[in-house]
Amino acid sequence: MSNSFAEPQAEGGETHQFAGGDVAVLTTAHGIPVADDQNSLKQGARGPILLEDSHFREKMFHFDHERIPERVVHARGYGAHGYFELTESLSDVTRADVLQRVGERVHAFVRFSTVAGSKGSADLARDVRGFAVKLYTQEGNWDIVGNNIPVFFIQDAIKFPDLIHAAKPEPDRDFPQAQTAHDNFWDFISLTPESFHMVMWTMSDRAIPRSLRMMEGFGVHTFRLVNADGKSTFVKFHWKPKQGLQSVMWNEAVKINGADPDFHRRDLWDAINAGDFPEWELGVQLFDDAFADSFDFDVLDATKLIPEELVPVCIVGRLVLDRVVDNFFAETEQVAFMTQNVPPGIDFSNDPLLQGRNFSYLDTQIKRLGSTNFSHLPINAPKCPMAHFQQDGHMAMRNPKGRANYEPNSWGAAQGGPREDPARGFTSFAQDADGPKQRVRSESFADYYSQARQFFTSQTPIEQKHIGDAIVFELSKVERPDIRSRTVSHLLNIDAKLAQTVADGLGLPLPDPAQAARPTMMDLPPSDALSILKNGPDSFKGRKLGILMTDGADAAIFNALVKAVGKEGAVYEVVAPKIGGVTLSDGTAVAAKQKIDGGPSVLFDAVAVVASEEGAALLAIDAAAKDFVTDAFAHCKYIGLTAEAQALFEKAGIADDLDEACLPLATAKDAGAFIAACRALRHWPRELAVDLDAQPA
Ligand code: HDE
Repeated sequence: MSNSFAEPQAEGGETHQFAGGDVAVLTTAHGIPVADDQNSLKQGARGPILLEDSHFREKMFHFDHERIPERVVHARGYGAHGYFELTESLSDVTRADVLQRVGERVHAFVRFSTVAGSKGSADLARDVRGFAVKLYTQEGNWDIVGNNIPVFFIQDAIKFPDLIHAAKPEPDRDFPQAQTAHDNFWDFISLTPESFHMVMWTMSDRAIPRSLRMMEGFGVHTFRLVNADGKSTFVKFHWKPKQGLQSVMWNEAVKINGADPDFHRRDLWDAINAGDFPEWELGVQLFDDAFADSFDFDVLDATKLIPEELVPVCIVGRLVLDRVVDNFFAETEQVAFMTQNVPPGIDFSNDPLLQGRNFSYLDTQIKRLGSTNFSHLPINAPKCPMAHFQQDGHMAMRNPKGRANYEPNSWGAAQGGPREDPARGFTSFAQDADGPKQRVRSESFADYYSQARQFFTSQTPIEQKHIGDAIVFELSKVERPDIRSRTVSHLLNIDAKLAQTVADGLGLPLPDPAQAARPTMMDLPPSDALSILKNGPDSFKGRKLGILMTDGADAAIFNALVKAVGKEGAVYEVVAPKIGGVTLSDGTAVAAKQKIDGGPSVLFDAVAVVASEEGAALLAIDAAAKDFVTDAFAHCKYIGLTAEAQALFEKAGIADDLDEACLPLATAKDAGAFIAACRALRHWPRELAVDLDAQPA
């Protein structure tokens, strides 16, 4: 039976009446067939609507209640289904069923998100990305509710409401939306020095990823793995993208947000539907108490990471996303992640941020989803056997069967319901705890700058430049000079050159360094794992070429480009003056995917201009076509161009500046070399030539 609903909301839920043939009869929510859905019931053709019109009332009532509160953070998100497969058994360190048998798969659902923006905000905001994974294991749901940045702004959950208030739109004016470039955010940050390590990450290109498929994920906190003997091993979780790391440039991000605010979700949707399934490796950093005791920082402090050089990341599994959702609301919006969802064999550390989260996530789901029965929703329901005595409440869809709804009872196996199982059930690691009851921050959390400095020194020069540019950009939107200055006073404790660059960029005298809580800061060795550019791909696979074309474009060159792109595992879109497309030199018609002003070059990883002489002359008078090439050039992209296209570059004013990353497409043979060159993704030396701030004083 065909069904007009994407997925039944619950067992025993909607059923639909069908007319003869394939078309379902429209019904009310109670199944009554509807004869007329165009007109409300009136007393006379021009008379008032009648209260008796129950179809109208039901339809409007339901519509009026469609919205649920958006998430207080991570409101804008996008999810997909897939699977997790174990590639290395962890049976020696954990009894978690999902980490025992190599080759076994469990269903996975992942929701990526931005943090600060509302549900309708644009995808390319400078922000942390949520990376929340739900694994439907045989021992219940395991939620790894992580981010694409391995550290957090604050050390204690009690500061979370303040952090988020400061980052969100300012309360009196309700702007700016989805950005941290405003006074309140930097006021809070500059008064909260523990945040500076994460600030370095959010001011780096990590906060403007090219694709959700091309970013890492981190569990952030130290967790525990516990084996069958009750032995605990500390663990940090990492997701490493097979697609390689990649980000966009800030100027590009700003323009993408206008051209396609759905850039990230569209990219994920398109890739999965095209069969190019994004994949991540699950990595674990395992360490014991001896390491924790000898480490320069506290493993319970979520503002610190453990460099991969100190504790290697061992790859133990793979996560593949191979199915988009059937319905956004039912799945992506209603999915409820909770840090406290861990199966037996996985446990928490005393990280005060994690401990606070374990309270918050249950609480927030009740507010958002409206009922204690949110676990009955298909996306949240475990896919393993489940039995308990919880019952009733709003929207209860699955009450326990049998006579007994309490325990202990003497109704026997058939009617008496489930029983606890000390052998298989979840047991907490028996950690000793003592000490006075007090509100206190451990001394061991006090070094706020050393790892921030390590992050900065681990970056390539171009990445360091981007960090400086980003801080200057953000602080230039801050109105109060004292907040700008206080921020720079912290940067002085991180890197003197960075502080000077930012002060110069703001036109600000260099302040005194901020007083550090622990003045003994360390010069830690750089870690290559912290740089995006050192962890990029060596292929153009999964990337997108934009081909700007006109009528009369060389058919052989176009066909060769299409072939080379396909061979690389990349995709392309034709951009043309009219959406109807172009007629190539051999008379073939090619449909366009984008009209020029709807398909600016920021939507592509590299561009080619394949135009006839007359076509190029026309493009040369079109502002959007000129922007197409000047932006591609300014964003350091690889550009392929036919000789005839030169006229456009001349009119755009960049013909004399074209460099070795602007490759000729003289014959079909050049297409392969051009696509091979695109593997480098960007030609960074060009950036210094197109940025006023990079010019010598
Ligand atoms: Fe969250 N966070 N968070 N968070 N978080 C939420 O839960 C919270 C933190 C993260 O796609 C909320 O269901 C507190 C760190 C992700 O549905 C809420 C603290 C990390 C998502 C909440 C943190 C995260 C959330 C809002 C400080 C990375 C989106 C809606 C102690 C390790 C999950 C919801 C999704 C969502 C609270 C800090 C990641 C309010 C109190 C650190 C990926 O419960």
